[in-house]
Amino acid sequence: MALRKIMLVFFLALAVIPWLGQAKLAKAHGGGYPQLTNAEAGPYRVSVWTQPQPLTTDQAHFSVAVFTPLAEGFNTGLPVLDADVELILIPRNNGAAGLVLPIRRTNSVNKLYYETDVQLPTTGHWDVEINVSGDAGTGRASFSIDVQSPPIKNYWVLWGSVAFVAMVALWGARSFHRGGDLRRIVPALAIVVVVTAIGVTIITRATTPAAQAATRPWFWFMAGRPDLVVEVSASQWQWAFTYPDTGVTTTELMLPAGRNIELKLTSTDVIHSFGVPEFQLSQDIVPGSPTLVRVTPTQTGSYKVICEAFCGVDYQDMLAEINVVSPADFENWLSQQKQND
Ligand SMILES: [Cu+2]
Repeated sequence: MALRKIMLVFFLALAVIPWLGQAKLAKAHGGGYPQLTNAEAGPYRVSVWTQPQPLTTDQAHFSVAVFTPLAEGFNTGLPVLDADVELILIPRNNGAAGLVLPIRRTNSVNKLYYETDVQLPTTGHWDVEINVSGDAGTGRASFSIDVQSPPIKNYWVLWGSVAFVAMVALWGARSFHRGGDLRRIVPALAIVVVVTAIGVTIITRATTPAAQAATRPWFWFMAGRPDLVVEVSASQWQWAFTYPDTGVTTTELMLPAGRNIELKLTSTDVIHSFGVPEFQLSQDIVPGSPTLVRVTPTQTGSYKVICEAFCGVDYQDMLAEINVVSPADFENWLSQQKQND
């Protein structure tokens, strides 16, 4: 009987986990599928990204970047951060109502974007207009989107969990009618649900340094103890790499081949994204929220770090060299760097 109660509590806890995971996934920000890149909008230039791809009736996120036309001495325009931006959505199929939404920069995680989430009521083609007005005047850019029904896989975990909880509740109610002791079941259930919810919340939303430190042993438990830790610091518009064991800081990332390497990614200002196409690695870096990633480079050679987030005017120049060398060469290089300091 005790075993059945424990099983009940365990499965109920399992049902809570995907639900919390779902809540985390819903929080989109910046970037996504490019709809417009440097498109003319009167006196402005706009770039627009949407997320996810394809857009669905339950999830549509719009990110708009507004620039001035090409600025002297820069490869792009300068960000326009004080404009009024309006999103107008017109469905092509008959009968459905259009939407007009102001987009604010304060909605944005990265403060350079104007962003909003939209609930689109119908599937099909929609025409999208972006109206920008500000000190330089008003401008308009447009494109079209194809909206689909949400894929069923987004829901099965959720509905599966709901069905499971319902089943467990029915089973619990039946065993209570047969004389199960509710005074023992309910506190046990409550404790497990609360502990699970707290644990999952910490693991999935570790955003403060203290929470990051608390989840680090868990991360190491899952990924193994690293052979080498490198601190990667992103700032507008450069990368810095620190080897904490020696205090060496460089502008190129030197890595030993075949080693389990932990990269601790931090940002000093806005959101950046650590991208190494050859490593199939792309990780957003949110200020104040260090993020750990693991790499084990297997091939020696030269690669490039790029910033995959629009993090300001020079984001495309935010590059760094990666050199993967043999462990012996790496040790030599590191001691050389230490002597140079
Ligand atoms: Cu960046």
